[in-house]
This record gives sequence, structure tokens and C-alpha cells, in this order.
Amino acid sequence: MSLARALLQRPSALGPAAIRFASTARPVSLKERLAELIPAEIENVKATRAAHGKKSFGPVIVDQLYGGMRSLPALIWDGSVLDAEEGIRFRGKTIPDIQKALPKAPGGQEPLPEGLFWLLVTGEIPTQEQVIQLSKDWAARAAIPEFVEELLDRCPPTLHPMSQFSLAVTALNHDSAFAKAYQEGVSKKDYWGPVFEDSMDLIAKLPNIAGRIYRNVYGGGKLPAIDASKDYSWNLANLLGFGENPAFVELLRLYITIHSDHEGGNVSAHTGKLVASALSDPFLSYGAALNGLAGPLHGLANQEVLLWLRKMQAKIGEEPTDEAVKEYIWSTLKSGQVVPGYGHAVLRKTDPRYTAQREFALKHLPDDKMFKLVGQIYNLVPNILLEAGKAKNPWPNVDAHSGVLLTHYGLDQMQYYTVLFGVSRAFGVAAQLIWDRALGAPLERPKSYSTAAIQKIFKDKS
Ligand code: HAX
Repeated sequence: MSLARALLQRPSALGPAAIRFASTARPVSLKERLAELIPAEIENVKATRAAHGKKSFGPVIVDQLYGGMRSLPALIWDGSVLDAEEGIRFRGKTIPDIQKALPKAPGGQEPLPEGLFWLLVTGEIPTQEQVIQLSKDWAARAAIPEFVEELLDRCPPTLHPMSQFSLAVTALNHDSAFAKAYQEGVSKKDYWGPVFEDSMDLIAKLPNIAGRIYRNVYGGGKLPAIDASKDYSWNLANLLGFGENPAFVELLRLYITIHSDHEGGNVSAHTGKLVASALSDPFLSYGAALNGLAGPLHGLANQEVLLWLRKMQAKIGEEPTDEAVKEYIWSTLKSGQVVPGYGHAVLRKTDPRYTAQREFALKHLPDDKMFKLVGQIYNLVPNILLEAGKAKNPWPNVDAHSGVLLTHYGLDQMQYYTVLFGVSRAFGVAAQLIWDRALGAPLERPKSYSTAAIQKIFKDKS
């Protein structure tokens, strides 16, 4: 057994200094850093529960049971926290903070998602060397089993890319380190190790799955090999046929980073956490999360926005007047549909992920006609939604902008857009699954009530 492995197996006994000493020849790896952090975090959670465990978060009202559990404090999620006014913070950092602080590719300006994953898992900004090490590690794990390739090749091109994505991710469970370790009787306190390995494999294999789906459904020839000297986003772009377009690669780096995590209550993140709480491995858990992401009120909204914009352009032209756009928005609402890309269950201001993408567009594609239309819509939709009087948040969310950027560079197959969201969201879910197992998070099992039970409970109290 190597010294590094021996250290990993008994991290608390040997202590951080020993681990650092053992790895002077190369940067401390993510798994080694995690092994250093876990014992202290276990104590931190214990102390938090001892000090605050019996305190109330306030009343739960019946409307929350019927109303999709809005605002119900119910989960622990450490990677990011969403403020209704300010938007997302990843381990305490805003999007502009991470754009500044995280390592970049040579010549690049956008953060590398490798660095974001390190931040989500450890709460720390990695060094350039650590990020390079992660790119290489993911490249080494990127191959998918032949039977998963065949599974994808046998899917009819008419099967939605998200369904193909979810079935391939679920099938990766065939080689799950955690499922195997569990069968072999791994101790609870060691769950996090194989879950870490599966999570790294999951993230690493997504580009090959996503690339294969793209080429099978939309053509584009044979899938190129992963280049271990390049970063994750470059490889994903290359698998999609855009490796030679540096601006597209930069867009993907930003895209994956800002779509990675949005605290724990959204449908995909919560599904992943819930399923993993049954000790389903990260592949089964993330496959389930993808099925939630594939819904039009969640991740599929990026596809819906583009469809809506295209229909609008077909009806009122590529450069319509404000009056024509307003009429189109009203016709959407009057026909009982939602305006895709607007509104949010938590946010009450413009989504900073929308703003980050707008800034990218201003820098790289200021004259794009569809980008201009998106800007025009931004000036009109909020007032209309306010006038319509139902939506609690009339402002745009992340999905209002992403498709326009992808379309600009030629990735205009909108049914595919949610797959890219799915690649990104794995970063946030995987980070939390590792911590859930490290901290011994229990099976989730909230209480449900029937309407008759609620009527009975409050019968004598009204
Ligand atoms: N257009 C029209 N009506 C809207 C609306 C919109 N963009 N946003 C909210 N409403 C309506 C709701 O449908 C609801 O109507 P009913 O009372 O008739 O059911 C009412 O306003 C109150 O809804 P809310 O409390 O403001 O919003 P919710 O928390 O229930 O839902 C949604 C949040 C994101 C689902 C909602 O705003 C929506 O459907 N938006 C359009 C779809 C979309 O962009 N989804 C992506 C969200 C971001 C995300 O998860 N990305 O992955």
C-alpha cells in the first residue's frame, strides 16, 4: 500500500501535516484535502446541533404543504446558498467573486469549472496546479463502458437527449465503487471514499456521454478522443465539434460554472440528495436528478426559451417593434402558458446568472440579433408579468439567456440545451453527496398528510 493511501485511510490519526509532507512532490489532491477537512467538519456539525439542534425555525403553515414546500427550511446544503435578493453564492462567493478568484485556462478569462468543484467541495480556492491535476484526473477517468456506448447508439434519435442522458448515467451504476463497497460491507464512516470516487467518475464521464448523444442525434461524425493536456470544458467543446472555437470554450467554462449549483431545494439538487439518502450510489442518484432537470419548469426551460423566441421571430420578425413583442408576450399569457425564462421559486430580483451571461454577450456578441431581442424582452416582460398580477418574481432567470449564447456559436439544437445544464449541475450535486456520506446524513423521510387528516387536526382549533 502506498504511503498516500495509508494516510488517506487514517487521516485523523496522522493529521494534515503528515499528509502535506507525503505529497510534497505534487500538489495536495482533492481527496487528500477532503480527508483533512472531514474530521473537523464532523465536529463542527456536532457542535452546531448541540448548540442549536432544538431551536425552532418558525411555524410551518398548511399552505406550505399544498404549495410545493416553498421556503420550508428542510435541508442542509453546503456548496451554495441562494438569497432571494442577491442570488447565488458558492461557498460564500458571488459570481463576480469567483470570476476573479478561480484559476483560468492559459489566455482565458472565465473560471475553470475544475476550480469551482474544488471550491464547492472544500470551501477553498485551489491553486493552478491543483486545477490542472483535476483536469488530468477527469481526463483519465473519462472513458465510458462499451455497453453504455452501445446503449446510446441504439437509442432512436427521436428519444429526447435528456432521456438518453439519464439512462446512460443510470447505467454507469454497473461499475459503482460505492455499490461494490456496500456489498462488501464497507463501514459507515468510510462511505465517503467510494462516493468520492464515483462522483469523480460521474463528472469525468459526462462529456463522453453528452458528446455521444450530440453526435448520434445531430450528426457530426466520429467522437474525438479526450485530450489529457486540455481542461474539462475544452474537451466537452471538442466532443461537440467546437474545440477550435476559443470563444465557445470560454462560454462553456462560464456556463458550467454558473449552472453548477443553486442550493439544495431545487428539483434536480434535491432529487439527487433524496435518492442518495437511500444509499443509492451517485450514478443512480444523479440519473434521478437529471429526470427532474428535464422538466419545463426547471432545466428544460432553456429549451423552451429558444422555442418561444424562434416562434416569436417567425411570427413578428427578427427585429420586431416593442408593441409587437408586448402583444406576443400577452398572447402567451392569455393562452395559459408561462413566459419561459422568467420567474423563480426563490429569487425576487434578476438572476445574477442571467447578468453574467449578458455581460459575456456584451463582450463577445453585442450585435447578435437574438441577443438584442433578449435584451428587448427584458425591458418588457417584467412590467407585463407585474400587470398580469400572478408571478411573485417578474425577473429573468438563468434560462432566459443561455440558449441565445449557444445558438450564436452554432449550437442551435435547442432540445440539447438541458444536457449541458445536466453536465454542469453534476458538480454541485456530487459535492453535496460526498459531504452527506462523510457527515452520515440519514435517510430522508418527511411526514405527509392527507387532506382529511389536516381537516381533522384543525377541526377543533378553528
Ligand atoms: N409566466 C407566467 N406565469 C408565471 C410565471 C411566468 N414566467 N412565473 C410564475 N407565474 C405564475 C405561476 O404559474 C403561478 O400561477 P398559478 O397561480 O396560476 O399557478 C403564479 O404565477 C405564482 O407563481 P410563483 O409563486 O411566482 O412561482 P412558483 O414559485 O410557483 O414557480 C417557476 C416558479 C420558475 C416554476 C415559475 O416562475 C415559472 O413557471 N417560470 C417559467 C418557467 C421557467 O423559466 N423555469 C425555470 C426556472 C429556473 C430554473 O429552475 N431553471 O432550471
